[in-house]
Amino acid sequence: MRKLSMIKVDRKYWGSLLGLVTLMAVGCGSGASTDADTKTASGDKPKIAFMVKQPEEPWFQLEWKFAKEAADKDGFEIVTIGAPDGDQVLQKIESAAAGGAKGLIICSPDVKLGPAILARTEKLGMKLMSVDDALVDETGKPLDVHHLGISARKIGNTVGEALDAEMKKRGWTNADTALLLITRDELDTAKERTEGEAEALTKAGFPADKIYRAPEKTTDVPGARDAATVVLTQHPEVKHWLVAAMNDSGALGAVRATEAYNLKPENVVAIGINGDTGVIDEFKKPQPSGLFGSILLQARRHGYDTAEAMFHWLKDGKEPAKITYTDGVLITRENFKKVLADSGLPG
Ligand code: FCA
Repeated sequence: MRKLSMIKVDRKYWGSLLGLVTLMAVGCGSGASTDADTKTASGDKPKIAFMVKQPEEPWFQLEWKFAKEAADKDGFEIVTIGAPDGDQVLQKIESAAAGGAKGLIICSPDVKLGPAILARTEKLGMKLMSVDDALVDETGKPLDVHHLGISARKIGNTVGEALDAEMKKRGWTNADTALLLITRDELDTAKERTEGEAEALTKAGFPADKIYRAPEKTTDVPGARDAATVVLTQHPEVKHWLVAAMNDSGALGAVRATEAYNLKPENVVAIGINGDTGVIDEFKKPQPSGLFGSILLQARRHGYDTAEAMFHWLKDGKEPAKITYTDGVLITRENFKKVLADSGLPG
């Protein structure tokens, strides 16, 4: 019964996803269920809904995996909910509450739904935390909601510095190099990251007028690929490309676009953010691609710590930290195995 309903929920994402198989395996453990089976899930365990905007993205699967680890350890239940579309969010919160969820951890597909999400959870008597993407009001002002996100500007700076170092190491000059910057300015954490990337590079002497911004319409690999293609078409004169984005999907999409343009991998240096399996798989390929590196974030803190904090909030009334920002470290083909192992992550 449970398996059937999980398949129904996630059917859309089957094709590409090895990660989903892992997810389902984890899902068979005691600490997990999905939105479709909240009503039938067993026992009196406290139930927490963990809703994410892009369930197919490896980053969010990792967050869920770690949240479920916390659930298994502490004896509560995580209900994983994918909400790729803003229209679904409120209805899915209602269903989760009807199924017994008392807390909601959310990375909303539309952060401007903040006031509506807050009002609905209050009405339903649920506690609320946001993860990754902070909720905002109609004017873009952050809401007063407990939040765990990344130090976006600082991480962006780290990407920019690493791009600068690699450019200099390769002997590329400002004259023959440009930055392809995949942007998503509607989302504050994305804008902070990409502006941080541009900021660090210009601080290191890179010309601002050689930064070509490519706004992505969707924050997945195809969305970034399409955005990058526009810029590559406009600038056939560029010999060496630096590439940065808000995350790994952005960087990978841009790299795929450079490949479609027959640019040689040695003429492309792309650095993503997340350090997710998309990047690790790329590093494992025998031939290097243009994907040079990524900033490995702390998925465990985003999944495990938020779930555990919510659990203690519900159970003991212990309020979580109001705002937490996590950081990350650069991984490349050279060091990823060691960094992953040191971080206790599978390589
Ligand atoms: C955002 C991005 C994710 C991840 C997360 C920390 O939600 O979309 O890829 O970087 O922040």
